[in-house]
Amino acid sequence: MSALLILLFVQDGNLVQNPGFEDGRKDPAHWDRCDGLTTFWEKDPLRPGKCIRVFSRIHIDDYHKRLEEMKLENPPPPSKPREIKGKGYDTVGGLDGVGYWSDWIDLKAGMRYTLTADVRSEGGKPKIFVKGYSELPVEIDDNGKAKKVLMRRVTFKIYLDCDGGDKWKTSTVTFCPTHDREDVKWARVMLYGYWPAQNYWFDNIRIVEAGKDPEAPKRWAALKEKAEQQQRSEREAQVKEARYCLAYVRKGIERYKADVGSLPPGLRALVEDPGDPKWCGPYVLELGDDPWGKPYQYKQTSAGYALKSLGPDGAEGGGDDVE
Ligand SMILES: [Ca+2]
Repeated sequence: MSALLILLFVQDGNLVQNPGFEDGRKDPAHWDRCDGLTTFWEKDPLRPGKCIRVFSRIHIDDYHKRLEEMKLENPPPPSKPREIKGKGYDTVGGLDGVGYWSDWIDLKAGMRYTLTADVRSEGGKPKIFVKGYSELPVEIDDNGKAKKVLMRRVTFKIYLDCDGGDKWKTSTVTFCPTHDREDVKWARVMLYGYWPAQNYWFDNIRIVEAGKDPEAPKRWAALKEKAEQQQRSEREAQVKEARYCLAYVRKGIERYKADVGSLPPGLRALVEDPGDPKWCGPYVLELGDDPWGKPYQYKQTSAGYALKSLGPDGAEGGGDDVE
């Protein structure tokens, strides 16, 4: 990109790179590759310059086959699509819809943005989605072992209902990606052609800043407080459950002691006969783990016995053990 173009880009304030699909070699720069079956990078016959055409009247099986081919570094040319009869309920337009994605766009917390786009069609009204992403911990399988990694996940979604018809029309929508959560840091635009199964053209995709949302920080604080409160009440319910179980097991221990004449060597002896003729159990029906997935802790002491749960942290002490 030349210095002049960079300057124009900065002044323009558009966060979408290559918004009019004029740059690129084989495919538009900063956008998905076109598959030559449902997505095309073309010269627009109605006005100067290039645009993206999305064609959704392709049989769903042909579309899925093409999706697989497009995972290759050098996809083969598309096969000739089968003929579609009738309205095309069996097409990608009638089922999944065709999505065509932009590159990543950096977002600012608390900022509102305006999306503007030019669209025309053979009558249908396409949509343009903006999906916002947060970096969240995700559990993945690492050679059979669960491992937590940070991945970008969709945490915000909005769409622009575009005007259709045979003339280019501009549609617009303003939104705040961090309306509810502060951590939505990136966005991608998805041009989307679906029903009716036909051609849709897209051009001049713009996302510009539209001023701060002054209410956003207050909403984040309120939602955070709500989440913490929920966590607290969940914790309280778990502690209550642990106390209830401990009382139940204590009763079992007392009954065991009354029958056998001594304390059980371990909690298993409340459930399974240790081979003592005086044993008349089971003294508890089920010996489950505590609400945090750890066994209840039992040991004999000089004063009798101690029974407790290790608490939410699953470790001895820490101020959260439940007795
Ligand atoms: Ca263009």
